[in-house]
Amino acid sequence: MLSVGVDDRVAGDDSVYSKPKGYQTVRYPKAGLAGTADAQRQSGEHNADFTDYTRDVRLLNQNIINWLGDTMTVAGKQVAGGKVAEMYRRCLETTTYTLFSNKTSEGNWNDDVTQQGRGSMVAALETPHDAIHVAVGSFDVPGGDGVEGASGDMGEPDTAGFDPIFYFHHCFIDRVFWLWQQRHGFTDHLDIDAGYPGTNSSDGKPPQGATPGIDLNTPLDLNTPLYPFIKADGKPYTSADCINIETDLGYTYGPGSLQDLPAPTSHAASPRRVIAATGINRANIHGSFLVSAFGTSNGQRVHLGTKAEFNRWDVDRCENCKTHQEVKAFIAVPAPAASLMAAASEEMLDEMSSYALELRTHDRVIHSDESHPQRGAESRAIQTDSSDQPDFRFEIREIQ
Ligand SMILES: [Cu+2]
Repeated sequence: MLSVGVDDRVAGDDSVYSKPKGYQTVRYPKAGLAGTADAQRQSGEHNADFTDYTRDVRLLNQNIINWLGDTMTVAGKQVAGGKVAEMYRRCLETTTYTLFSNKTSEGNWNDDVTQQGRGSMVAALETPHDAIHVAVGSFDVPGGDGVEGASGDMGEPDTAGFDPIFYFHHCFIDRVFWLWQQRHGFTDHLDIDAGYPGTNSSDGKPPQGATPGIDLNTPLDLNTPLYPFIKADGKPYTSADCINIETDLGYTYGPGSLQDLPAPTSHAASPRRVIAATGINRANIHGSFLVSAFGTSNGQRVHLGTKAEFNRWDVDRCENCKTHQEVKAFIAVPAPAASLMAAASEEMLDEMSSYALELRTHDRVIHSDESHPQRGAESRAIQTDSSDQPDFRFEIREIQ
């Protein structure tokens, strides 16, 4: 509970994240926006349906299970879940620090692999990190029967740190980072592929990617100051100061999940077919959002996968965030997806008559496209239906 009010004073925005004194942390399925009279009214109306604490906790837990799992049960049928547990396993397979460390590098790599039709897709640690933020805060898995319109603190970068669970989540992210370092022999040094997209002070996703106190378009390395964290000698911390958590920082982690995975394989299993969404401009989207792919065959719509973007409310007014705002999403069509469709076979999936992409913010579906791109079809731009909504490209790509 906040002992003082928090005033959202980001220049030019509409104070949507202001919180009154006495505000209590809000998680899915509830709504927490309270910065304007309108937001207060909407949150109040939404929360009137969620007054039973035990039921709310059950809904939250089920939502996180749905996000973590490969499948979830909707009306007695199995459909694709959020696959976040698999994303954690996959990011541990990623072999370079650059690709492991951030979604800009990940997106660039996966774009190349899927355009060339060969190689293995990678996952950055930031990908499951983002998904858990929105799972705790604000979104149910698309295609399920969850709660629409939640806006909990963890789901938005501006307020996530208000929720104590933020620190448990980030400890887990830190632990997975350490597991990755041990697995790949990087406990005492890290290599940055200089010049690769994602390694520049302007490249990262806002707000944390654009590095505080560092000029735009500055290459980042292990000696880049990590403002505002200052050491006892008055100098700023750098990444080089805290690579080895045991010897540099004096702590470690006990046994837990993900540590006994099989050794990394040289060729991680890659999907054959990928739905590629590129050119999504985050500056036109307020707050976190989801990019989801669906397939339709014989009139049945099946959720194939979702990428969560943990996004600022007001990106276009974030001075540091004005470059590299393109979001790319590559959603594999799961090989066993046929089993996710009642009465479907592998052949039917192969002949799936259409794919659709959907972008969802916390209060609306900003685009839903029921188009029919054929495999190998040219990339095509999707015109969205309003000037403040992002146009983007959507295509089906095949990997040999
Ligand atoms: Cu976080």
